[in-house]
Amino acid sequence: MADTKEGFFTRLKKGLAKTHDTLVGKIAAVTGRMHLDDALLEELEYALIAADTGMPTTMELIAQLKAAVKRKELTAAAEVRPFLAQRIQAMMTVPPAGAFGAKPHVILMIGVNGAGKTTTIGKLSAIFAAEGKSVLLAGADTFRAAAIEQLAEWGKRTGAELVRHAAGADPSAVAFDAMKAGIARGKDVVIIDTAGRLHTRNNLMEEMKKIRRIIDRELPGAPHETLLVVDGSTGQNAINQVKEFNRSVPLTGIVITKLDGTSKGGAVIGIVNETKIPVRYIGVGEAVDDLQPFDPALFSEALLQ
Ligand SMILES: Nc1nc2c(ncn2[C@@H]2O[C@H](COP(=O)(O)OP(=O)(O)OP(=O)(O)O)[C@@H](O)[C@H]2O)c(=O)[nH]1
Ligand SMILES: [Mg+2]
Repeated sequence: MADTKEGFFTRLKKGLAKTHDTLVGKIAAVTGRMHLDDALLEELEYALIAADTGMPTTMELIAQLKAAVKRKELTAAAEVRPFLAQRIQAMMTVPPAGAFGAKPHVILMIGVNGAGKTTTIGKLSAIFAAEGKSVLLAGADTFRAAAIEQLAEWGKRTGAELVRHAAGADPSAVAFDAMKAGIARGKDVVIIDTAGRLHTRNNLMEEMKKIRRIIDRELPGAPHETLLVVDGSTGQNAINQVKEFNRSVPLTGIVITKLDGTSKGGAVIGIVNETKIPVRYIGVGEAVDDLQPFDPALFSEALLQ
């Protein structure tokens, strides 16, 4: 992905356009006024909630604004937008989680049905390939035959090898074979696709725990990253999914997809602020290069600029 920083930012801005319009349309309207007063703060609060930032995070941001006004750090309406951008960036900057440096680096992808797991794996595989890394994909979504085919297609497109079993096979057995193959073939990265599941389905959560145990047994410390993929267009629902999955398995990171075409991108701020789990990647479109490593500074800039 020989991409310029500008091209990267342009795509990010384009992907976040609807959320940007929800937030900035409002902010521009209110900060165009003369006075930095309570009415202005109330309208900002409304804009943040409209973007699905969530109540706790919205209240925190408004409290920070009020405190800054009181300290006379903020004196003009025009200063509100840069202040907010800076506070949002700070909120989304959390320490990285997961372990890095192992070979193979093992990534387990989980999430509810249709969140974007398989597509994200394909895009990730392209990112790694561009970095010169060898990738092995594991088709541990054995629930549907089409799921394995979808992954096989991505493997072909990105030059990644695939470990697969027949549909209906035990997903842990696929993970086991993939770990053996990844180690034996000296792969840099192993990415494991899993079937969509709801956190309320106990047996499926147990199945996921079993997959993790098998992986760890084959390579102690793996999976090095357990990434929950959530559909960003579901807003508040995405925040709840992160909290609930994290109760069953410790997540090291989140992938937020489908931020293009939604005005609910404020959920990204709420997710990180309420859970302190880092966002690793965001999806801003369906094309292979529409997955971006998450950068809090660029994100808040794209959101509010
Ligand atoms: N617009 C947009 N679409 C996306 C993005 N990421 C994924 N999609 C689309 O979302 C749909 C579902 O994606 P999948 O990758 O199949 O989702 P999944 O989580 O693997 O689904 P299951 O395996 O059925 O649980 C596909 O049509 C993708 O093209 C994104 O960032 N933006
Ligand atoms: Mg899938």
